[in-house]
Amino acid sequence: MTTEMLQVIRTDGTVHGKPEPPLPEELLRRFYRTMIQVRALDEKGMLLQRTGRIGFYVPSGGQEAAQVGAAAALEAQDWIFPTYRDPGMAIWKGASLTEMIAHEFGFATDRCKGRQMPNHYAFKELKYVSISSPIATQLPQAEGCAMAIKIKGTNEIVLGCMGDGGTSEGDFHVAMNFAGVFKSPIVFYCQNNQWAISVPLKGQTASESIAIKAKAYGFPGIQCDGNDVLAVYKAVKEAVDRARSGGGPSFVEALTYRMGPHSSSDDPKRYRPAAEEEEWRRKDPIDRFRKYLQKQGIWTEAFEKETWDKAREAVNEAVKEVEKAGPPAVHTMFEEVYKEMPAELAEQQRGLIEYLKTGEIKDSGEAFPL
Ligand SMILES: Cc1ncc(C[n+]2csc(CCOP(=O)(O)OP(=O)(O)O)c2C)c(N)n1
Ligand SMILES: [Mg+2]
Repeated sequence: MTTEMLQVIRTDGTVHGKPEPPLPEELLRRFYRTMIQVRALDEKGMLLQRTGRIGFYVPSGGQEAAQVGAAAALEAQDWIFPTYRDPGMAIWKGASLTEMIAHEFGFATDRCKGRQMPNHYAFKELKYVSISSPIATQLPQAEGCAMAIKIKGTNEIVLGCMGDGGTSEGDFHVAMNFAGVFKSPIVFYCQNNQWAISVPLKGQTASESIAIKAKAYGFPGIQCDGNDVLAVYKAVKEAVDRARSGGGPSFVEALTYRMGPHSSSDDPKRYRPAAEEEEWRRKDPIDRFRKYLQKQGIWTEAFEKETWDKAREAVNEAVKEVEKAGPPAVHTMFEEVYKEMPAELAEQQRGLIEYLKTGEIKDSGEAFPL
């Protein structure tokens, strides 16, 4: 158990010794490209919301390293039980931007057909499990999955994600306790961005860190610098290797900061000191990794421009594609609920179709409340 924070890259881009083992340049470039893709998605997501084209958006600016470094430590067969602030994990696993954006719009090509909250992505084939909105409820689910893996004896492991606020929920403690007792192949991963909407970390816990809580459940916990993609990767990779080799659960806390609002419905200026926001803007994980790549001789102006251009183009193309599809037909809301639609539901569906023909239904135009 260590209470010292693991950091590989300092804020000026220099390193504490050599990262072990040395990572291939292509992997480092992929880290950078994916972090920028997440930020480009955020830029567009907030813009779409502010211009009234989507109802709600959850930005994750400042947490790109924490998402990408953790997902990169997993293998394709591993499971992620994510939170709504983990789009970088989906992108790293290979999720299609068009599908992600279709979900933001809740349009016809959205897998959930607009029935899930925005930012609650699900990619079954990637084992990126449908996001649970009530915070920390995904953790007992993740632990159950890890227990099943242990019984079946497969080579998978589980990443159970949460925020700092999630650690105050009973579900967090239930999952941690089961994992310790059953020595399940799970990595609990907390992105401690120091705020749970307007509740600061000190209102959440009196512990010296979140990672230290693992000690009480009988497994290792480590805190890493969540704005340092290499520290996150190293900490999570060690935990993943331990889980896969039968060493049981671990806890990784990534100390980071939510640079933007909690969601498009939030205004952090009403509760967060401007100086704190400024301090963390200077610790931007993308800037830090750029400085590192520069010092390693991997970064060039051309690479920077190409990366941003491609990331923005991919998002813009995806939006165009999604808007072509338009919203799902209203009668589809009755479908895919029962294997065979009950007669009363079929009657309601017919009634709605007839009613819609009168043209009386209006969009209330109200913003999403959360
Ligand atoms: C059980 C439950 N209580 C309250 C909420 C409302 N809520 C949504 S997000 C959130 C804050 C979560 O903070 P944290 O776990 O730190 O994650 P972050 O948003 O910072 O990524 C709250 C209280 C909820 N979704 N579920
Ligand atoms: Mg938080």
